[in-house]
Amino acid sequence: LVRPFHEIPGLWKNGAANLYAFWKQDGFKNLHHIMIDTESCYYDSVNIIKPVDAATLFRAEGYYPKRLRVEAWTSYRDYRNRKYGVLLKDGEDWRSNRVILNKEVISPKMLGNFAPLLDEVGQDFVARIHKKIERSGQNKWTTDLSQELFKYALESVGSVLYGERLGLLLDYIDPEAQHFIDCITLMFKTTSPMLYIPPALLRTLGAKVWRDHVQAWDGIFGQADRCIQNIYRKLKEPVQSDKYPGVLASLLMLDKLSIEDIKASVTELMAGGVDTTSITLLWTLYELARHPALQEELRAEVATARAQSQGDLLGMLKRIPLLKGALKETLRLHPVAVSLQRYITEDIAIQNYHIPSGTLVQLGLFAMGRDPSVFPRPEQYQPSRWLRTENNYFRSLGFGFGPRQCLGRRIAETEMQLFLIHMLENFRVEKQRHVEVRSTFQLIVLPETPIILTIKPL
Ligand code: HEM
Ligand code: 2DC
Repeated sequence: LVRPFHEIPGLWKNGAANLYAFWKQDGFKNLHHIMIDTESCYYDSVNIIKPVDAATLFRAEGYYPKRLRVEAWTSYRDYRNRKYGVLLKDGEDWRSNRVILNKEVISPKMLGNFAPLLDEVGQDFVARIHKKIERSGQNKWTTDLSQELFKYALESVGSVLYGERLGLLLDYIDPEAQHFIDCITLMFKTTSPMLYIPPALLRTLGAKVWRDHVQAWDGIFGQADRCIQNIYRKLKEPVQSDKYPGVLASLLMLDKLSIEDIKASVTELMAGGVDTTSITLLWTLYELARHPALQEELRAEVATARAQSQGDLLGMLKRIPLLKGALKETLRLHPVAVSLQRYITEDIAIQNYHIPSGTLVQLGLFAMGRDPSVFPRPEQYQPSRWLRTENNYFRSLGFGFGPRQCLGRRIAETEMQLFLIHMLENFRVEKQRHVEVRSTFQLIVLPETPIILTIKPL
């Protein structure tokens, strides 16, 4: 017997009272914790956390999967008269752009082009850390690595998008590139309050959060425009080599998307490629510092993979299952996205309740990752749990699922794998005191306090 929609338990029927209760819990920064405690949510949505329900949800996502619209991001583009990229498009416009972008950005065929570029960035990163250690005069470096990781991430995604280096790992860095990084952080931070207070209203009121948000996106688009113009100019020069020219040049030469569409999506890729991978790497280093035995196990896996692959980069990436498990484990405990969402396009039954087509259904990723009925001993960081692939059904969802999943997934995975390979081959990562670092929500899930690590050469 399937029970009707209006019988679903939760607080969702009373919007205003909810928002008040939410605010009292400091919900703007605690969304990920509140989602564990309550089964319902603060939008008109149904919340789920079980893998079987996730399977039902994604079966009903339709041909044009649509997630919750981040009003702040679309408002900025409307305000400045800029096109939406693949992140914000919907319907056929999304689909036709995404199909073309898939071939250039997420197709496994591109890994052969991306991996050597990303490997070079990884090598430069460890060289930079070695230098920092030398300069410290103590044969170690104790620091909050987040700024270094932002640079690594931007350098990585930049080299893939533009086929050339931005130079963020050099001693002197372009202040504009640093500004870009700061703008992304500000952009995410100013987005979260606007999930609950309509940006149109804040704009009319001239609120600071809206003005900061506009300034942040202006900085992001300004820098991306400069990078794009630079490549566009070079493409007009006759000299061409057979070297892989990067995603942007490939898209321009392919000539299947309008230049405005290309610009919009390349800007989103550049902006989406910084905080996501860097924070995930920071959490991973934090976990490795807390688990020294595991760190040695991973180092051994990498050494064997390096020896067996004999210089074949892609071959090496196929021989590091535990390291890949570590990245999945990091995204389980510290997902970038608190939730995945879809507007379902057909009626479904979840937990025996009828849910009509058109409803927004949210899968609480943060909550699912910490649910003991889904992951036994969820508090333990155990990369080996991912090696038994038979019980991974709808559990590894950090990058989303299906045709609307993360477009940057292959870049992110390769970039993070190569980073960890080079770090493990060069350094031991340690932690001073044993303090549990909590998460905070600034649109993406971030460490609440700085993570201080000590890096020592092997
Ligand atoms: C979308 C996670 C890195 C670009 C998404 C989504 C998630 C996600 C959960 C929504 C997927 C869905 O609704 O099913 C992550 C994580 C990352 C990461 C965990 C790294 C650890 C990146 C990088 C880029 C990127 C490096 C750019 C190079 C995008 C874009 C979308 C997206 C453009 C929108 C795709 C669309 O709507 O068609 N990401 N991401 N992400 N991500 Fe990522
Ligand atoms: C935030 O309730 C919480 O990958 C909201 O690289 C629902 C929601 C909707 C869309 C999600 C967002 C959350 C978190 C950040 C995500 C975003 C879709 C893409 C974006 C997951 C869960 C992200 C970080 C992209 C960002 C690219 C952008 C900077 C151009």
